[in-house]
Amino acid sequence: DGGARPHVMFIPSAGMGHLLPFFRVIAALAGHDVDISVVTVLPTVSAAEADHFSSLFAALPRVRRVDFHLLPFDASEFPGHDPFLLRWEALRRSAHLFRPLIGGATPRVSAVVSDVTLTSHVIPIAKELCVKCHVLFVSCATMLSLVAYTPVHLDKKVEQGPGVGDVDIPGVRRIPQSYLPQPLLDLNKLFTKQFIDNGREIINADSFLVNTFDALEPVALAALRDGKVVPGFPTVYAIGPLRSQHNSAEVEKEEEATGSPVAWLDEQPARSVVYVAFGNRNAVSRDQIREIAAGLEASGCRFLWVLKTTTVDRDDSAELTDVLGKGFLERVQGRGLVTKAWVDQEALLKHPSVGLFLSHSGWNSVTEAAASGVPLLAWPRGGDHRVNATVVVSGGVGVWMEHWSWDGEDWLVTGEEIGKKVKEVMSDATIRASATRTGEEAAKAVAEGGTSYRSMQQFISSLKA
Ligand code: BUP
Repeated sequence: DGGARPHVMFIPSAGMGHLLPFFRVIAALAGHDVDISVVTVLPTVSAAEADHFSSLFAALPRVRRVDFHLLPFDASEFPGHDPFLLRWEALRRSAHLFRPLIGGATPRVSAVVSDVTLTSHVIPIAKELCVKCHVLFVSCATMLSLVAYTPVHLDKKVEQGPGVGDVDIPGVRRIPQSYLPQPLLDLNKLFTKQFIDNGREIINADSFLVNTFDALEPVALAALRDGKVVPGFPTVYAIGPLRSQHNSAEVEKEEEATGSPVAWLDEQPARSVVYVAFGNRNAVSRDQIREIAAGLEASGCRFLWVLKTTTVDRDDSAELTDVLGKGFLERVQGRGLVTKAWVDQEALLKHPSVGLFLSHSGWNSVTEAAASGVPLLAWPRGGDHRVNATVVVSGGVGVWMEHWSWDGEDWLVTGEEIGKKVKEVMSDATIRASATRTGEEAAKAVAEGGTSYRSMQQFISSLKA
């Protein structure tokens, strides 16, 4: 096949935190001499995913959409599970159908880029078909080291607790059990099974693309690359922070016209606004919402708050006034903007008026904060968030409120505490200077000749080899 035009088939998973980095890599690759197909599962779980698939195919007409039809899946087997996790499981149970999809495509597929949630199924299929299998890992390199090392850790584990326990990742760091994705405290959980199966298989991938950069996670990247985490680990390309390739002038014009958050930010003084958002699939309880509202009001700061009351956007029909309490919006009028709409977070974080990001520390949010040099106040929720928060601290992106927890546990973070901390971090010159430095490192990494730029070039060359 040497010299033939490569055909890369992308197999993303579900949730905007998984789709956006895929779309960013696809857009970056589309400018090169590569055929691209994207496996698309319709209907998507959320409206945001459907909108973004449409925009991708409209913006890049040469990228092929490959429809994938899931087999019937009985979700009642897993009561109370998040619909996104259920979609991952549905995809896994239909995964044998990837074989004809990959094997039968024309032109012949030369490489697959899979989401990590599907690797235990996709890697063996790709091997069998003699197709390269790369993994686009949508969390941090530290998390990748945890995924890779956890099966080894479990095989070695002497004391048999109910869950994974503290994980001491060689060459990286010790991850206490309390930082782990919480389902890992129970070895019988669906998530845990997926996590361990995928972790055992990833050593067989051809390479990893990770949305991070060398200066942000030097220790974890070195340990993975030197085989300290797992001997013989595949090549790791740190290609972040990933960015959208859209025409920002066009977006701005559109947004200005509709009196959007961007237009509002334009009216605010430099570095004066706290941007508040907890990702695309984290419903915040009504009680905690009231405390956040009280905290933002008490902080005296300006704020822009993207509010989600449900896990899936399609279900969110709550009225802002009901959720926030009578009089709140009137009291903060002019200095606070609350929206339930999808915003272009990446663009908002780059706006000069934004001075702080109060975030759940989802990995995409962390990289977007790092790229914009805006300090992040991490209030991790579940999943990989606490592991990400360790990188927020070690990478100089911001601070982590380690004792702040979320609903489901039996207490709320009070408005008083939120207000105090927001005010304090907003006026902390040391934290701001550190975030600015990280922003400069991020810019250097993706600029021509930078570490992430070169990694991306190497990956593209490997596709053509
Ligand atoms: Br909400 C929202 N606009 O309105 P994370 C999110 N985003 O651009 P995740 C918007 O979605 P978990 C909105 O910029 C980021 O790229 C945001 O990914 C974008 O968290 C992405 O930050 C969200 O990794 O939650 O995946 O939503 O980590 O719990 O899966």
